[in-house]
Amino acid sequence: MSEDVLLETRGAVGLVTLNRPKALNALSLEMCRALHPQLNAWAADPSVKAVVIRGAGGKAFCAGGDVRAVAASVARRDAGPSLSREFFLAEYALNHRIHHFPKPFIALVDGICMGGGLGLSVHGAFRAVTEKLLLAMPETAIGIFPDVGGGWFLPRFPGETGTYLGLTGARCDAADALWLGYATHRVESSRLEDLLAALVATDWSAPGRDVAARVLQGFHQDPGASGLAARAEVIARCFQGNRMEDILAALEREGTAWAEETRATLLRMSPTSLRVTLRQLRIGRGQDYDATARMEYRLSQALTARPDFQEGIRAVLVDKDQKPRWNPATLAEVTDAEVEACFAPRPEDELELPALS
Ligand code: QUE
Repeated sequence: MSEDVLLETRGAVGLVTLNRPKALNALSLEMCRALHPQLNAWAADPSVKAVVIRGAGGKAFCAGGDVRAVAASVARRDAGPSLSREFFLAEYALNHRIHHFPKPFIALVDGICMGGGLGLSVHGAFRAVTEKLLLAMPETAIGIFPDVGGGWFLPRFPGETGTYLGLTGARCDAADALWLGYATHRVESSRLEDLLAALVATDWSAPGRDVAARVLQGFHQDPGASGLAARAEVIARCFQGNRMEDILAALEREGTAWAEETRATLLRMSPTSLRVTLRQLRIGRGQDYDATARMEYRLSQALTARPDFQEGIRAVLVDKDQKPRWNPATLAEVTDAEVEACFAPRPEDELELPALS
């Protein structure tokens, strides 16, 4: 049906290739719906010992969810079930399937990986990243929030680095990703085909986790020092606050070029997104993954219905003028009630997650 995701088995390995290279392999509803049943089948098939997921085209693993299609559908007020609802339900169900996957799930992350790309990788057991990695959660730039479990995995990164990454959309390289704990291995891009061949050729009679770890370790190369690690202390100092105003004031007090640039970056993001995201990350700190996914589904429906989502998509992905006109335009104009409303239960429209082993 869909050529946008290629599904095959090679020996004991189930292989997923995201195959929309012109859209940087952005994840569509159709791709979620093609992939999910295949993952169920591989989870149940004793001849499949591991799943590998990668992106086609050499530039991107996955640039995110197909937010452009979601925004267009909201703008057209399409009749029938909304694409925002269908897409986020399917994406969270898929992330949940991966989070609870009973076999080694190995992402080969070569190039751009943002938003939905983390959803397809961070929930599995292993992530091999390359020298081409560009990792980010940039959603506050398009009027939404770090979804696909950002409320769960960002607070579990060291110190306040997850808060920093989720609010600013800052990019990470391979060394940063390994230090964060996102990456489990760092492999030369040119050796990924050999790594895949080794996973296919290996003897899977020992426990799968140990087999996968041993094969990956054979391709691992140290990426050197992380720039993010070097800034961890100042990030912890500036991003510990529970209010955006406190974070901006801490950056101002810091007085360095980095702090000024970071403050300027935050002031370009959707004020509503920033306030919602900070609250999401603080709640997620003390919550398990499934509860966080239910919270995020509510946020996805609330924020995709707000004007900043249309405006963010216009400014970043359609007109590409990078000059969004946010509404409300400033942090001070976003009321606590507006933020709170985004977290409210929606009795007719909640995320239902099946119990998975
Ligand atoms: C924030 C995002 C996304 C983004 C840019 C942001 C996102 C996403 C894409 C994207 C990029 C290139 C494409 C495409 C989508 O960009 O989620 O189809 O060709 O998918 O600042 O969250």
